[in-house]
Amino acid sequence: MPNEHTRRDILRSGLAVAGLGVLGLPEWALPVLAQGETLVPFTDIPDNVRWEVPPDRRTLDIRTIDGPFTPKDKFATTQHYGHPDVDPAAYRLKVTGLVNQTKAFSLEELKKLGGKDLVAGFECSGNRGPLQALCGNGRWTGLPLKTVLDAAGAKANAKEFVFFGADHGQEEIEWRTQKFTLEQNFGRSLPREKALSPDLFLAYALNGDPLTKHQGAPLRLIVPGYYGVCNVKWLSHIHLQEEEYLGRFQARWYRTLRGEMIDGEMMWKESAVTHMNLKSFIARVTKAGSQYKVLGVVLNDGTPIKSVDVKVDEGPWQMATLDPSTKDKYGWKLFTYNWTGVTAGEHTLISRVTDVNGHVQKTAQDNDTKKSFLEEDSQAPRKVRVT
Ligand SMILES: Nc1nc2c(c(=O)[nH]1)N[C@H]1C(S)=C(S)[C@@H](COP(=O)(O)O)O[C@H]1N2
Ligand SMILES: [Mo]
Repeated sequence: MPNEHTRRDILRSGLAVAGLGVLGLPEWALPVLAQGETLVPFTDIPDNVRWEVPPDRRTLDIRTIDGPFTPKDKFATTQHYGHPDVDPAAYRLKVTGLVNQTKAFSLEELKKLGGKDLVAGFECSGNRGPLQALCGNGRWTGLPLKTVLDAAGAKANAKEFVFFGADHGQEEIEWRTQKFTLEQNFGRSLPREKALSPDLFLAYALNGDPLTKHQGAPLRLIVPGYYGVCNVKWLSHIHLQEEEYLGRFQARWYRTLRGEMIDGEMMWKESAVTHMNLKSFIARVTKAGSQYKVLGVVLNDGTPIKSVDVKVDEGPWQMATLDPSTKDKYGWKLFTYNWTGVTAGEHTLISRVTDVNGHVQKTAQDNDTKKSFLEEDSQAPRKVRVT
């Protein structure tokens, strides 16, 4: 039954493959390139990649992934209004609007309510091949969002929860034939049910260290399983309201436009960027002696993963192995595949992931009618040269 791999099979074969490296450390704890290991070069990486655009943009070279967690100085980072300066001593998280009691929490107060951990990985909704460089996975420390919302007490008519960062800029807002230039804070919103769900998180630390400026210090929202844009950095204000929030980064900038055939008719749909779609990509190929190993990443909304397969050129799909150290619900998953029968020359490698509900990662063809580039989730080919 080649297509019937159970999660237990995958974990068992994963453990067998991972084995134990030198000094009894699991292989996954070893640095990116183990001794004698070399990178097989990708031929699809453009020559002029700018991995960092100082002062505030940094991308992750996925060939350097060396374990389940992305170190703070490698975690990709991107934002729209630069990095605001937030004085942690003067900082307050305000909760206003349709609440029983307006609140303003200091960082100390939030830390007293905190101390909980959440493993969550995410990608920017603009992340796409071949670089796939706007992603990361972290162990966040903080408190459930629900703790502060319950302290303020959401009124029954609070249907829309709006999250503002301390960062702001001049926005040109078009309305019919008019244009207004107004100062706006970065804002995103969630419907009541989502905002009050127990998984949502306020983080003040990443991988055991306080958040850096890049990551939204002193406090950011983490919506596990959602695209990066939902994780509001420098979170300073939560406003509860009845009507829908239609700010630029909620209603206009982060939209996906795609066509869907409905009852024989093409219908064009614009949808908000919310939960991450089921996706895998190949991060690197390494060679040690005559052994070739492919490493890749899976991201999704937290639905458990059933299997990952890798295909080389026109060969059959072959089962990859999920890394047992990446099994947190909302963390990214790493997978490996032992590539055998390798010949010299150019090869195309592609991966696809299947979740426990039987959903298979989309093909490029499935995304034919997707017009905008956000939410690029299709099976993505990578090209390597073997010498
Ligand atoms: N306050 C604020 N939060 C923000 C943004 C922003 O511009 N301002 N950008 C969002 C986007 S588009 C992404 S992809 C993630 C990036 O988070 P990171 O820099 O930790 O990777 O932050 C999100 N949160
Ligand atoms: Mo993003």
